[in-house]
Amino acid sequence: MDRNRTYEKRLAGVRSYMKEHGLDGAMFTSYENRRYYCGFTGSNGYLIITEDQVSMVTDKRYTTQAQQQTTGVEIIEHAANRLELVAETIHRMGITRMVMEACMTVDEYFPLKEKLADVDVCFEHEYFLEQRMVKDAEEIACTKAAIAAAEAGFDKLLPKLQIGMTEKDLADELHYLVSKEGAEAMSFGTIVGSGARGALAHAFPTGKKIENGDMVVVDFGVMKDGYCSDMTRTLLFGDVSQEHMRIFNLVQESQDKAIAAIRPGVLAKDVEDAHRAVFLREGLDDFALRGLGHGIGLEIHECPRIVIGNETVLQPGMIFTVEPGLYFPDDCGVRTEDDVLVTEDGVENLSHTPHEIHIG
Ligand SMILES: [Mn+2]
Repeated sequence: MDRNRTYEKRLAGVRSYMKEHGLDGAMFTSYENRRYYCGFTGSNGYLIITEDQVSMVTDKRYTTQAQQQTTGVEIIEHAANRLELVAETIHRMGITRMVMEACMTVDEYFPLKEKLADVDVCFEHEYFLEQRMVKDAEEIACTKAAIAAAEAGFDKLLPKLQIGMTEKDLADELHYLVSKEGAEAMSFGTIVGSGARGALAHAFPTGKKIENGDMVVVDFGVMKDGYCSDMTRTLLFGDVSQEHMRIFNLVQESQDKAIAAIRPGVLAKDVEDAHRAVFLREGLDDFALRGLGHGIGLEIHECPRIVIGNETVLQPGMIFTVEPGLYFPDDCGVRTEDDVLVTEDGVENLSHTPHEIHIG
């Protein structure tokens, strides 16, 4: 599909929301939704949509870029008069009842609302997240490219790993290698937790040396064309104890059970339940987190959320993580994470890196 048709189709989703709620305007102010609805990748912009018009107020840094990246969008340049110009544009477009993306800070919203005394404003968040939940072919291709860059870098990292290196050394080397493979940026702060630090679900890499027998949780992702990858492997350094290997294998079994449960029509909560059944059977559920995964896309955490009780029906085109983990405070942590795509008749695992990796 050509890019203009892609954006037209996405804007049609916004307009159907407007129609359904009796509104004549919508405004997006997050990086992700600006990019999703018009292709603009700058860090500042107020994207304003009516039934037949699209305008964006941005600043001088981005005027040329916005004109190059968008089609059919009126670009308006603000200086110090940012909120005045946003309000003026909303008035000029004839908007009287509008939805705003629920992400504006209060110190921006209240001064703006004063200038929009005659405009009814409501907020929405979930509906627009759900619009981004099913990915089109181009989004799937971008996600696969991000995963490919991440995995190629990770693959080159493995031969460089050794007992005695620090968590930070590992992370630094990984960042360099994935960048060389085409990553634009990391999609979140890399997590490296070795040994007992592995029990901190979001351990940041420190100067701690990796020791013989450590399990090391490495959780990282990259961005490519704006789309995020997300992957976790628990690396096995040296002589890992039998008890720790038992935990490692249970987490892997849990992931296998979850992935086997994924196909269109299944509920998100059923996939969660499939993974948790393994931990419940072993009496270890208290050591697991309360969710299994999350959608990925322009943001690292999107819909669908694969969490307890979520009745979202899985559909072809959804991409999400499957990342069971067990965390034992002051002892160890294990997590494994793949990115999967729901297909017409089942699931495709987009991650190809082996799960059991021994170092040294
Ligand atoms: Mn994740």
